Amino acid sequence: MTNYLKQRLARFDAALEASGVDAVLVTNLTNIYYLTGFHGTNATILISDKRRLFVTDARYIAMAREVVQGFDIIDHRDALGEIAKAIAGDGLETIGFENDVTFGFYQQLARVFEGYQLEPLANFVEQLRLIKDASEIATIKQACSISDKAFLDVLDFIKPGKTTELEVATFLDFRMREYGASGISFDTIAASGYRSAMPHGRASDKLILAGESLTLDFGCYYNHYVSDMTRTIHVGHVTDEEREIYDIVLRANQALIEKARAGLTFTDVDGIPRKVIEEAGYGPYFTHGIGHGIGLDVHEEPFFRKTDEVLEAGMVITDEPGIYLEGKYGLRIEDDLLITETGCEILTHAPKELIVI
Ligand SMILES: [Mn+2]
Repeated sequence: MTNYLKQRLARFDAALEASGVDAVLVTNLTNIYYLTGFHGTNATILISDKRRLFVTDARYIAMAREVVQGFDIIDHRDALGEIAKAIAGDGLETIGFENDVTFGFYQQLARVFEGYQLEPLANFVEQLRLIKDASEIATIKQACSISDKAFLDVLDFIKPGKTTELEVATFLDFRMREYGASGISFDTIAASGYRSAMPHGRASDKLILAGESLTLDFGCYYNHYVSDMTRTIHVGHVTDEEREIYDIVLRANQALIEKARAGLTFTDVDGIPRKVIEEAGYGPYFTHGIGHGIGLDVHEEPFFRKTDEVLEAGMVITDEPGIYLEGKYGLRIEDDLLITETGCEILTHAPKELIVI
């Protein structure tokens, strides 16, 4: 087992000890990958202080035997039934389960683990995933560098009046794969002109015209980890107002980069860039939060909802202020930041100065 996996399981055990439940059932496949390195589409694990059980079916058993270490591996389609059998004599009373399961799955749990007290757990493994280790950080950097290169290439691909948003999105997707991505981390956003006022305008068959802005929000998977980046460019020419608004959003993005470091409160993470936009008079047009964590998922903890928590070294977050003028246009600039003790490291390096193609 790699040291990274050992450390994750040790942290899991400590969290289990502190949680008050006797065992935790993990069914979220991303969390299972994090804890075991297994990435099939069917697996269930249970960890108590006595056992680590890993159940998958015949399709994945060879992969499991190759990858999963430190668990008893069980080959069966009825994961819950097999786990119930295995723990029957262990004297467990409470079993924690992840609270994002479906209601149908919960009903099944209640039936199979009748006699146990079932405790829903929020973010049990996600909490462990907050702080990235060196291998995760190196992988996220690779994902970001793939996006950076694809962005530079797309600038030459766009021909005003000839290229559609969908063509641009497809180019980015394909180019990221050519650079080594295993896929895209979410549907690429390519929104031009009036459509850029929609923060998450999906690429359409609209032609990109001279005089318009174009917001590109895209990212990829590299070895299971994601990148998530936004750049807004202008096509043909740019007005004074557009230049001014671009400068405001860029200053907001940079304000967080200058201040972000371990110990900064979640309130300030959102507040510092928001203040720049508010002071410029565009407060009501910055209609979403400043960002989110990234890692194995493109949207993961922290979401900066809790006001009493602080950034910690090893978190990777996005910094994505925007201004959206409905019916007119909008723009956003997004970087991925690694939080350190003394500041932050920018992981996305594509140029941010105003680009007119
Ligand atoms: Mn994002």
